[in-house]
Amino acid sequence: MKALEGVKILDFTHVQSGPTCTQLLAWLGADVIKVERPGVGDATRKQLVDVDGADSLYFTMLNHNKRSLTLNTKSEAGKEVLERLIRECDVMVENFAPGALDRMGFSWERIQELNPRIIMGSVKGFGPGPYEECKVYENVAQCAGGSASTTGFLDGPPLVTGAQIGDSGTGLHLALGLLAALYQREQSGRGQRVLAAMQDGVLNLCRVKLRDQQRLQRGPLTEYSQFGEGVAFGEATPRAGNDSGGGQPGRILKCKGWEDDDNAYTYFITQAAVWGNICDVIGKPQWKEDPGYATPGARLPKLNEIFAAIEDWTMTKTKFEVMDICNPLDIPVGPILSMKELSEEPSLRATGTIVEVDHPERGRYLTVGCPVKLSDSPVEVVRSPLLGEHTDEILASVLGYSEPEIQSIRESGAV
Ligand code: CAO
Repeated sequence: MKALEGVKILDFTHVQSGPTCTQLLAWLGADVIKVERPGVGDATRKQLVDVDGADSLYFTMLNHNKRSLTLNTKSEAGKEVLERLIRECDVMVENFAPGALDRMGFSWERIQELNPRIIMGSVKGFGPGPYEECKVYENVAQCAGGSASTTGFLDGPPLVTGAQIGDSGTGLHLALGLLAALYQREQSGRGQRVLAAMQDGVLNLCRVKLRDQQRLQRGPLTEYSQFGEGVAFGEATPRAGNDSGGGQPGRILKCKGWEDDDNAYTYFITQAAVWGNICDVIGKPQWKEDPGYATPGARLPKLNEIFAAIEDWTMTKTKFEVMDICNPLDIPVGPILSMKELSEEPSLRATGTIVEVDHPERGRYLTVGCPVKLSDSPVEVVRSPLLGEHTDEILASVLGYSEPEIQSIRESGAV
């Protein structure tokens, strides 16, 4: 048995944000029925194609464990099928451009009329307000949600991050809202609407930067490198390079081999509680008692000097040797791992965080498995569906259409 066994999800999502959400719900055991335009499908099927004629990794890696139904929801016969799906499903998820569902004839009011118990989840770029009508993609959300203005180095432009916090991050937020709504429905008997705006999701993930915005009004942010460098603060939370976001100063430092390997670096945190261990490891035992270095406050204006000394040491070790030496001493460090290293890491394969999946069109490929592990609801990652692979099966087994009825729907061109 799976955690969400018996929950039927009408998946109207495309690209990344919505599919992230429904893939997670599928991994938790829900029956996810992905509705796609006949002959076209989710646009990502044919984006960044690496194997001719096969669904792209962009699509396959976001749509595991789902079933695909093709349906033209703008045709009369298609609308009829959609109505039956809405009546049948527990949750409907969409991330169309604002207003697209209304234009299709399926307003929230109409959906509730068809099924008062249905929960409808939406991803939009912005919540209600001046930008609610905008179409939004990942990097726009990172910029509008406060991530870009606080990422990068002080003397450089704003930067977007590699982590897809706008799309996948918002998908995760939405999944949480949908599960809460399912739980509330147990008591209320009613569905509800769940909105996850990408700007809100990114801002939620950037909350420590809003924390710093308010601290800035009371004085300089002493744990930021620019404080020790004597660079004045402006009015807004600045970009802080690789400074750690918490109260314990940290930086990315070069390790042995950095000249030839772009990822021969480690993150190193000067955790106050293990300052003595750090001093011993880097060969500066005198800093343990020296009042100029012994306390976190005394160290703040000297972070450049301190990290330069630590880096003199890390450059004599590989990033893995740094980890092996520092971990037993409780000094928090982390190697900068490349995607190549992660994809080859045996422990991630063993836990199912990285899995190999077989696909009829493209053969074997790697993907990221479910990042949360439930002891009573294990996840088996199943390949993404081909376009319309389950159309007949869903029309018959979920909606109860007979063979001749399915034939007539086919002839109408609706599927
Ligand atoms: N049958 C018939 N029509 C269908 C259909 C189906 N099965 N599925 C979709 N369509 C139609 C929609 O109804 C819409 O028609 P109208 O424009 O006439 O209303 C049309 O296809 C296009 O949908 P869209 O506007 O959502 O798609 P787009 O490619 O123009 O925009 C995106 C994509 C992502 C910018 C937009 O959907 C959006 O802003 N979504 C919300 C925010 C979001 O999720 N962004 C992240 C995406 S991942 O980076």
